[in-house]
Amino acid sequence: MAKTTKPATARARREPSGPHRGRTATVVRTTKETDIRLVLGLDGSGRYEVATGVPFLDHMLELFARHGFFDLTVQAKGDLHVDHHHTVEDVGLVLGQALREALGEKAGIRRFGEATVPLDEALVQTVVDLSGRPFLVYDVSIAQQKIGQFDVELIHDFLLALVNQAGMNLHVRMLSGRNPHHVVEATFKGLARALDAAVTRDGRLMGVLSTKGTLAG
Ligand SMILES: [Mn+2]
Repeated sequence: MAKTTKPATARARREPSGPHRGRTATVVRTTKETDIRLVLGLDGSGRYEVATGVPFLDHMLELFARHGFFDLTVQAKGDLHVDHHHTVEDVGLVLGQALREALGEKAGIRRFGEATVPLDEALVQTVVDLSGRPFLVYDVSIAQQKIGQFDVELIHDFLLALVNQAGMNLHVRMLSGRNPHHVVEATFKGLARALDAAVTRDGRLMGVLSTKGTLAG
C-alpha cells in the first residue's frame, strides 16, 4: 500500500535569521540568579525573538525592537521562583552592555535623541544622550503598583541598570497618564525612538560629536 506523503511546506520564519548586519553585539551573562544571552543589532529592521520568562517584559522588549528598528534576540532564564526582580534588572544590564559594545567609539553618531510618545491618556517624554556619563532621571508616578503579575517599580530598576551599563544619560518624564500599562509602553516606545535617533550616523560628522573629543565618559 502506497504511503501518503505530506508535501513539504515552506515555513515562514518570524524570528531573526542570518547574521546581523552593521553594528552588533552579543552579550552572554551567567550568574546564580540569571542566565542571559542577548544579541543587539543597531542597524536592523525591528526583528525580534524575545523569551525572558516575564511576559510583560517580553512585550516591552518586542516593541522596543520594533519601534527602534533594532534587531533583538533575548533568551533569559532567571530565578522567577524568587520574583521577577533579578531577571528584569539583569536583562536591562545586559541590554546596556550590548548597546555600549555595539556603539564602540561612537564615531559619527548623532548622540542625542528624544521622543514624546502617547498611548491614549498617557504621554511620556524620553530624552537620551549617549555621553558616556550614566545618569537617570525617572520622573514617573503611577498609582497602581502591578500590571498583572508585574511589579511596576521594576521598570525603574531596569532603566537604572541599562543607563549604568550603556553609559548614557536618560530622562523619562511622564507628562500625563493613568493606566500603568499605557505609561510603561509609551516609555519603551519613546526610548526606542530616542535611541534610534541617537545611534544614527550623520555623514557630516568626523569622529565623535564632542568638543572634548571623546564620548567615553
Ligand atoms: Mn501593550
